[in-house]
Amino acid sequence: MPTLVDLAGYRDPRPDYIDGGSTRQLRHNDGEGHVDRSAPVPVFHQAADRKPASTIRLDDDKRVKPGNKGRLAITHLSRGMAEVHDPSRQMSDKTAEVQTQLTGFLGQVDADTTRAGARKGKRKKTANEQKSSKSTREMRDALMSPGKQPNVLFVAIDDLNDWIGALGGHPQAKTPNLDRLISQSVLFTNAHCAAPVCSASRHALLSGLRPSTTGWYSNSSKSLKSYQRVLGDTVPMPTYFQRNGYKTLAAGKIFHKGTSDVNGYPYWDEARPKYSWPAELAARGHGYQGAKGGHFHPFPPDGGAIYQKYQKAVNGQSLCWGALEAADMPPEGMPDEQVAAWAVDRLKQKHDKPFFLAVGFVRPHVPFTAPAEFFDLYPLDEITVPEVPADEMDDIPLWGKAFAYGTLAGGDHYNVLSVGPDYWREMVRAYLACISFADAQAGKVLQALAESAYAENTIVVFWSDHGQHLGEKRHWRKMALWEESTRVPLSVRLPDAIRGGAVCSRSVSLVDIYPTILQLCNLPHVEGLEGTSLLPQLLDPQAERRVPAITTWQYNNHAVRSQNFRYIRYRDGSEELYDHRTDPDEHRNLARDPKLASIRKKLRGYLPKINVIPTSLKNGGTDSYGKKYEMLRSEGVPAWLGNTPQVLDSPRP
Ligand SMILES: [Ca+2]
Ligand SMILES: [Ca+2]
Repeated sequence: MPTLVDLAGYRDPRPDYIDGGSTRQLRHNDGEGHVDRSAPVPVFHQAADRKPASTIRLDDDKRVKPGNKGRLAITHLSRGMAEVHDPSRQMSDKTAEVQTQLTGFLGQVDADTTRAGARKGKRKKTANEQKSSKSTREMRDALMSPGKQPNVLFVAIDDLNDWIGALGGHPQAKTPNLDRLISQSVLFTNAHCAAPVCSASRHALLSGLRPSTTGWYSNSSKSLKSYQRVLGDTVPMPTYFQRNGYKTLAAGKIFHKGTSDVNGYPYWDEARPKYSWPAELAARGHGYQGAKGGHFHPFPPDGGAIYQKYQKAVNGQSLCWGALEAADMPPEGMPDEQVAAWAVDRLKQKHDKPFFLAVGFVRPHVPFTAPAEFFDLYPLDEITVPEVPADEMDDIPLWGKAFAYGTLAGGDHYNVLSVGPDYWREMVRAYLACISFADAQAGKVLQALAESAYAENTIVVFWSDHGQHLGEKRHWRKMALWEESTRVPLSVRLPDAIRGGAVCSRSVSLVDIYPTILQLCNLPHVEGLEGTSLLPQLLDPQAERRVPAITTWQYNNHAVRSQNFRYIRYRDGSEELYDHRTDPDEHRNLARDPKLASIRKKLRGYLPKINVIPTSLKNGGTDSYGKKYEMLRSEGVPAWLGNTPQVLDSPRP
């Protein structure tokens, strides 16, 4: 355009808001001369491995920036168009000058990467989005002191669903400390995990990448090599903070196994070592977790009623509960109490850099064991148990039933019901007791923050890795695509509790935390993150969001949660659709309702385009849920899971 405008004789062919320059001079000088523009030309291109890369062309020099590895690759095109020679290692004066010039320009480009459409799935931005991306810094500075880098307190509570006072998921839940925190925070009432299981959810949150993009669908361990290969140029959130001037500290369950799932990966400046169990308590795994004593310990002294009934048949599983006395717990206190004490201690210390302190509590993860005093908060005969309509499962496709079946032989819900008539109620009570226990531990850390030198300049992000079923959909724990599995508490407390008490009901994802927190902390943009910043919603909770939250459970099973709907599509093409305006408990599957066909089509459009195939499914293999699906298909569905639905012979398009 500037060339044409110039040729047409306009006096100012290149106003400031135009990025291009006129080539008229080149024509007049037979190819010699230069194009009139003030900055080098950025050329964004998409590499085949999904990583966007920016290339800059400057006269006879070209600088390619394939990612965040820090090394410049500069090619002097005049020395050979094949771009084989890379003189940056010798760094002549000329190259150094070019490097300075380009690094400065790339810094500016990085900040604008989103606007420039470098991310995968490039599309035209709406006017609103253009407005919001242009004013990211303004939005950030409207919320927090300009230029200041806040500390971050990252509080994770494992397996916590919406059974907290502020979310109202269970009318009897007692969580005074979390409720107080939330009253000082922006609360996201429609927040969802990227995967409904510990490890996959946490890796998605901390890498900023979806499970369908990385292939991390379950709790499998990762070797350093494969971890780095999948991450590519993306740096996990704690490491990114560390590399950008923060002191990173962690205690408890941040990743699945604790402060790290990948031995040797540099996440933390300081991490609390794993607790070593006294042999006598460790041996009380009762076949659940071996005799080493993992961080889900301690188990009930007698294994609980489900173990008493089934003995080794429930090996490896843990649908048990226990109100613990002092002798049942480590002398230093429950692991979560030790984690809280460690974090409190760190908040009392002087830190010479801004800190990123991650504190992860493991309860209310199973086994539902906690000190007896927390059970005393909930008299058993007053406990409300979730209601499940008699025909609840009749409209659920076979894949959904395979998920609901669970992991115990005979099915999880079947086992819970057969332990005894009160066992369901006992488990609900025990989950509530464990929630109140975790709330008390979080409360210690929050109190220490309030009394510390960091009270005013610390962001508090509170989240859980996924939800929890307590018999809804005749399902237990997580590992499904319904609301109880995917919905999580998520709140962000800004310094000085600005926006405290605000509530955002837009559907958001835990993968949105990474880009959000970078912006709040004034850290440079990271390319390739798949979340969408929540900054607009922190500024204005009613601000619109275009993207729904996506949850993925195992290969190619997804839920798309918009503000009003949940759309589920399983691997075989079967579907569910729930209208949350009229059916918040997702009892009526409307996937076949012709009136909602356009909604279904629209939500289907958000399904991930990339679905990395896990090793187990290559060469005609199957996974544990594929086996359950085939079992239900060949042997029929047990009565407690409803009718046997028609199975699709081939996936729907
Ligand atoms: Ca979990
Ligand atoms: Ca139903």
